[in-house]
This record gives sequence, structure tokens and C-alpha cells, in this order.
Amino acid sequence: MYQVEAKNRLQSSIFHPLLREWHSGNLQITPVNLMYPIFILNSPDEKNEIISMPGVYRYGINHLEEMLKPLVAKGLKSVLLFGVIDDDLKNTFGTNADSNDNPIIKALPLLRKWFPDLVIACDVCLCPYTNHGHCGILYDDGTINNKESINRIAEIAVSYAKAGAHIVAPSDMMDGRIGAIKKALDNVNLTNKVSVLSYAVKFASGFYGPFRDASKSSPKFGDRKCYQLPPGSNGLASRAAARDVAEGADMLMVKPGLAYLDILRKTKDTYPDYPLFIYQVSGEYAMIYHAAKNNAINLKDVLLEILTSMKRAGADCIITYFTPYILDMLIPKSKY
Ligand code: PB1
Repeated sequence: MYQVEAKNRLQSSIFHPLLREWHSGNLQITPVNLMYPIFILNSPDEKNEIISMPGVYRYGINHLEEMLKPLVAKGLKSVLLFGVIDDDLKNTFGTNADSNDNPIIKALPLLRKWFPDLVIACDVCLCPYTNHGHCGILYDDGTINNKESINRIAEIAVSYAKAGAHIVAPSDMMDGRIGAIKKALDNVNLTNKVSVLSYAVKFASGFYGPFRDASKSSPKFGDRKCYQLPPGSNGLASRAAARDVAEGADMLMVKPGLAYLDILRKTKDTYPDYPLFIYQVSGEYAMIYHAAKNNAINLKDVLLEILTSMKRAGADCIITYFTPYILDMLIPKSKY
């Protein structure tokens, strides 16, 4: 029987109106171009503010509906889910990541029921669930076992797909995980129902500190420089994007944002046929927040300026913790 090549399967990019909109190009900053990252705790009734990211909270499942309802009413179109579990639930394989008591697995069917039009992306990685805090499976010597890692990442992606994710977004940066995920989705006949948003061009950045605090996902030893791109690597950035396109990614991402707008532009120019996401990461959020808090900048003006720079540099969608604030900014105010 004729096998359609992964990158020629277009249905996974068009099964939802929002995906179709992303593929249709949209030059204004509207809710369509925003994706809101949300931290979900394994304790259902807990809610706590993230010290390193003032104004950003971790939510137990029982807080999600009440938190999201007003944002969806203001036009929120998509969210990106991150699980946060207690250390005693972590192990070397990140077993909790796709277990029945994983906060993402539990939240997905509820979010789909409460907000049928909300597009739900799930970050797929091992670092929030491993006791070593790395994004993959390790050999005994502490180095990355790439083959095992991509199999495990693909397993987790399928679990989130089965639980109701519209999009799986692997942030692990393992070589070949996009192809592994696409094949795994194909094996369970979900290729045309779940989109793969690849963190294709992701750098080993100093801007991730607050997130690692938020999701308790710092590496227990070493760092992530053996699997995240060196900040100066133009060539590796191009090769990473080319690799993930060839393996069937439906959408691409550059991360972090502000310090990598040249890479964003180059990626968009090279792959104009792919929706391109940019992640305004936790360190960028904290930097802007504290500058505004200390009256060094006007939050609304500078945030709008930064968002505009990201759109100008080619971003189709901006992943930002400022989403609630921006939704309020976008609500047309009566002039009189
Ligand atoms: O906001 C952020 O800083 C995002 C951090 C990001 C989440 N996808 C990763 C960066 C890191 O901690 O290395 C998590 C990696 N899975």
C-alpha cells in the first residue's frame, strides 16, 4: 500500500481551524498569535505563586477552570502545559510523565471538556520527571542515551495525544525525536489528529533559570550544553531546523526569543511554509517584569515593542507568560 512520506502528510496541520489559521499567515498581534504556558501541579487543590516569576502561578487541576474561563472569554486560543511533580515521584526514566496520576494526563480530558475550542499543546520532556533532571535517559556514566531517550519521548507524546492533546511539543532536543514521535503517532493512527510543534532551534541559554525553579527541573549535575545548541551556533541552528523539517515536524520554534531574533528571521525565511513559534522564556519574562517594577521601562509600551519585534522577525505565534496581560491590552478600549 502506498506510504505517504511524513513531511507530505498535511492533515496533521489542518485538522483544526486554529492550525489552519496559523498556516494562513496573520500579521497582527492577536490572541491567535499567543500561546499561554501553564504549570500544573500534581496536588489538585494547590495553587502557589512562582517566586522567580512574579504573577505566574503553579495550579492544581481544581484551579484550572476558574483561572482559564476569563482568559478564554477574552479570546485565549491556545495553552502549553507543563507538569510539576514532587521530587519523591521522580525516577531515572521519568515514569510519572505518562502515568495515570500525571497532572497533564489528568488535566487534558477536563480541559477538552471545559474549553472545547481551546487548542492544547503539551510540552514533552523528561526533565520535570527525572531524578537527575536531564531531558533524556542517561547511560550509567551520566551521558545521554539518545536511542532510549527518543523512544521514551515518543511514548510520552503518544500518551498525551491519546489523553487529548492537539499538539505535542518536544523540548528535550534529543536527535531524531521528531521522527520517533511521528512514527509512534502513526502506529496508533493519530498522525492526522495531533500536530508536532518542534522546539527545533533551542539554545543552551542563561534565560531558563526561573522556569527551572518553577518546574523544579534543574539538572542535578552538569548542564544541558550537550543537547541544547551553543548560543553562537548559526550553522547548528540551521541544521537543527532542517533535521526536524525532514523528520516531519508540523510547526517549528526558536527559543529563547529576544536574544535570537536573527535566528528567527533566518528560520522563517528558510521555512516560510511552516508556522514559526518563538518562546519568550522565563528569564525574559522576569527581566521585563522587574525592569517595569523598578520603573526602568513602561511595561505596556516595551512589551508591545518586543512582541512587534518578534512578529517582524517572522514569528507566527509567541509563547509568553505575559499572555493574560496582553489579552487585556488587546481588548479595544473606548476612545471617549
Ligand atoms: O520559560 C522557560 O525558561 C522555558 C524553559 C524550557 C521549557 N520548555 C526548557 C529549558 C531548560 O530548562 O533547559 C525546559 C526543557 N525541557
